[in-house]
Amino acid sequence: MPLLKTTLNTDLSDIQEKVIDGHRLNFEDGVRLFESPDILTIGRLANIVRERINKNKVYYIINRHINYSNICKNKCKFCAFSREEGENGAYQMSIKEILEKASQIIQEKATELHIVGGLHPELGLDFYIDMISSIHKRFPEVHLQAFTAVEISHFAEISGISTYETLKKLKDAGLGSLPGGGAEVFATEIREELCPEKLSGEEWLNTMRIAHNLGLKSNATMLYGHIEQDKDRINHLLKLRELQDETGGFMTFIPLAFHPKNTDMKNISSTAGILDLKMLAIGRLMLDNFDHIKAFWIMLGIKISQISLSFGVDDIDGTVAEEKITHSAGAETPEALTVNEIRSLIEETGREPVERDTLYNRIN
Ligand code: V47
Ligand code: SF4
Repeated sequence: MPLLKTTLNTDLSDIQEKVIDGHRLNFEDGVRLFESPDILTIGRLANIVRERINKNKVYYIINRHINYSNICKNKCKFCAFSREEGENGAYQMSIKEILEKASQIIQEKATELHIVGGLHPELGLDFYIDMISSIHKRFPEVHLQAFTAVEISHFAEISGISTYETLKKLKDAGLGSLPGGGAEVFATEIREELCPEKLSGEEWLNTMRIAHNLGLKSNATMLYGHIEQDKDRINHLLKLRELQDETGGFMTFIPLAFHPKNTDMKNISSTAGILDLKMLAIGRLMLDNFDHIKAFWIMLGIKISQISLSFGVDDIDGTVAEEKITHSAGAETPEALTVNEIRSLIEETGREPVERDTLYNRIN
């Protein structure tokens, strides 16, 4: 089918043919998509893939975030959330406080707790096992999606045991799956500039490999809109695609839009809507072995998230309740949405809202 000509057309007809025939896109295709100003063609192609996999459905979940501590030994330049121990604004929730926060899921009818925090310089794995097992014992039916690969690797290091043992112990205590944070951008020179203390891209991927082999599913993210280039974004997506071919353990890809306020990179502008939409659509096109692409409305705003449902996205996260990481960095979105608000923002786009659990089973 020939492309209809408009002023912004660049020739993407060969990529269109590949997408329609279900062929894999390569590195050059990905970079050309980023370079093209033809957002409508990119979006339409991503929409073809999205509807092929997920039809007209948009998934959402009733969940609650618990950011249990902002005390962190790292100083990632893009982070406005972390504090040193004893610094003004530093906090660490006790298990009792975490259980109190968790108990709000009862009235909210939430099916998932999303639990992440900073890298505490002293607390060992026992504290985190206690956290997970206490919540799991009290709320056995709630799925605990907790600890990024960065936290897992830190717990292993501080406790002097392997990543495998760390994950095994947490799984035995009730951990259900891993969120996708901490991936940032895998390119070594960018990590050295933004987060030199953090585990490497290869270590992030290997932690996920070990989790997947243990039967723990996970998400995957990429932080974009800072100093990375198109080639870095595509290389990141290709590494995720490669690991997914090997393990099949990723559930969803979530591009995270950089929020500069209160960070050491506050001179960088917030991401433009065009980049947000491209990131989601190109993520959908490159990651042909991922079932889901999520627009995290907290970071993208409700308007872009709504439009993204025609640009490759089939998942809009959830009620969220009490997200601190992006709000520390200037997010102007609310800290939570009600189920009715989520359903109507989906319905306004002509799509069908579907409540899901963490593992994408439909909840009636
Ligand atoms: O790891 C930190 C990122 C992540 C900023 O798995 C920032 O479903 C933007 O991983 N601007 C934590 N991003 C959040 C996260 C996440 C969020 C929603 C859903 C899921 C999921 C995972 O946030 C961090 C880091 O990559 N981050 N600072 C910032 N200023
Ligand atoms: Fe710590 Fe995570 Fe913030 Fe980096 S992004 S400083 S690891 S809390």
